[in-house]
This record gives sequence, structure tokens and C-alpha cells, in this order.
Amino acid sequence: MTRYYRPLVHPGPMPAGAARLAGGWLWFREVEEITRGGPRRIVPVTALPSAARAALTSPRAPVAGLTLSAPRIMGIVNATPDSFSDGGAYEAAEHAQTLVAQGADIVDIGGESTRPGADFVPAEAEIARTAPVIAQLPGTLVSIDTRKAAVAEAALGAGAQMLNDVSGLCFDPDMAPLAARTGAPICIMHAKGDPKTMQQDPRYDDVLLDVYDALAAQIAVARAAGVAMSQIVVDPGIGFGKTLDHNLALLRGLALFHSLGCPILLGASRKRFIGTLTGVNTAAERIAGSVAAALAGVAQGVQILRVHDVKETREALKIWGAVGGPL
Ligand code: HH2
Repeated sequence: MTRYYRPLVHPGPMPAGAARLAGGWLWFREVEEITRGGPRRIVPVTALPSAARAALTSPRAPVAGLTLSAPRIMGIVNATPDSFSDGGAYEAAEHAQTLVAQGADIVDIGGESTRPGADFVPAEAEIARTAPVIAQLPGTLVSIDTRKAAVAEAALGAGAQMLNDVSGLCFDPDMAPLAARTGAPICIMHAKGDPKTMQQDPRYDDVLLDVYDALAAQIAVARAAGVAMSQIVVDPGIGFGKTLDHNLALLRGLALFHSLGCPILLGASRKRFIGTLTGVNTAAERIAGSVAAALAGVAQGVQILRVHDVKETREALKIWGAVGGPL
């Protein structure tokens, strides 16, 4: 029977006998041991099997040169026709530069909306939207938000350094070999089904454990293709084939994903669950809720926050760092 280990994490000074989480800003002395259908129990870190302990505590490798001992901000740039008026690539690149000036460590450029119900975009169109934007951003750490290896390859050619695959290597079999060949870090996100249909009655036995197992399986796919563990970032995929309750269960249990041994990326920014909980219907106005969700992630050791509102998130992180322990 598989045992899952969720560290019970804390910020601030680390007491004797505790272990540091992933070389980051949190520590833990106990973990919740979970089995499917079985009782949950709290066990001391000293009682963990050595592999489980190593997965939780080993410092994470830098991602494209970015160290992860403090939370990092990935700013979102949508290079889709509905995001910018006529200026297209120029406007998108300008927006990316603004996000960097506001404190983004990475900018994530996407040319295909993956909103629930969104239509498929052919690779050529997606390349025409994204590569010219990336080419205007030398010196900026860019990730390409795409499910398609051809788009990812064109982006790397234009200067991107990281891949962000919302299908978690399920859409394009050439994606993992591309990551292996180029050595680019890759975010493996969990999604249940295709964006077109994913919100139609998604079901899980236990959403936290099911998403964990699915990510573990996709890490294995990447490793089998020759991707190094140090290249992999994982993401539970908030809103991708998940109901409100599913999203909340994942957010509450986020620290479990550290047991996968990779950095965690969280994309909660402006998502529908925030509108559902706050009553804020316009996505662009969900800033306070988005910042609260980001901080909830940081409190569980999430290393990379994918956000629209970089300035507000950066300010919130400064306050968190000042009162919650050094970041
Ligand atoms: N969410 C969206 C797109 N890409 N990538 C990762 N790793 N994690 C996410 O949660 C994630 C993602 C949502 O996309 P969309 O609905 O198109 O909107 P936006 O890109 O503005 O967030």
C-alpha cells in the first residue's frame, strides 16, 4: 500500500530535531502519513523512510539559473489576439518588460488560451504569436506556455529558457524528448482532460492523492525520455478539470507535492474559484483573492507563483518575508 507524506510545515526559526523543507524557508518536524482509504496518522520526520525524507528535504536545483531558496514570481503574458489590440507582439513584449520591472523573475508567454471551453490553436499560429514576443526579450528569463513541442522548440530558438506544459506531457509525445535534448527546465502540470471539456463533471477518488499519482507518473515519463530530475517542476493545475472542492483540497494539501522531490509551481491567479468564493465576477478584479491564494502557497513552500498581478504579489511577499521569517 502506497504511503503518502505531507509535511506539517512552519516558517521562522527552526527548532532542534526539525528538518528544512526542500532547502527553502519552511521547516517541519512531523508529517501526516496518508494511505488510500486508511487512517491518517502523524509521524515524526525521524521515522520517515530515507527516500521519503530525502525527497522532502533535498534543496531544489535552480531553475534556469534561478535559485529557489525564496519564492519566485512568474508573470503571465498572454500573446493571444484577444489580449492585445493591434500592437500584437510589441505590446506583449512591453507588458513582459513591465512585469519584470515590477519584480517578475520569469515571464510565461502563452499563445493558446487554455481557459475552460477554449478552442484549439494550430502550432503555426501559436508560433506566430509567441516567438516574435520572445525575440524582443533578450536578457529576460522566459518560459513558453504550450502543450506543443513545435511551439516549444521555436520558443527556445527565440530565446526562451523554460517549458510550461499544461498537459503534463500528455498532449505531445515529442515534448519530453525536446526537454531531454535541450536540457530546458519543464513544468509538468496536472490537467484532467482537454481544456475544451475538462470542466464537465470532473471526478476523482481522492483528488489530492490522484493528482499526486498522476504527477508521479508523468515525472516517470519524463525521466524515461532522459529528462533529469533537476529539470522538472510540478504543478497541481488549479482549475484544470477541478471543481471548487477539488481546488480547495489541492490548495490545503499542497505541501504533499514536495514529496515528489521537485519544485512546485502554483497558478491560482484570477481563477474562477476565487470569483466563486469572493463574488468578484470580473477576472481582472480578483487581485486580493489571488494574492491571498499565492501567500497560502508560499506558506506551504511553493517555490514559483504564476501570477498576473506581479506588483501586488511582490509587495505581499515582502511583507510575508518581513513578518514570517527571512525569504
Ligand atoms: N494556468 C493557466 C495557463 N497556464 N500553467 C501552469 N503551469 N499552471 C497554471 O495553473 C496555468 C498555466 C490558465 O490559463 P488561461 O486560463 O488561459 O489564463 P491565464 O494564462 O491568463 O492564466
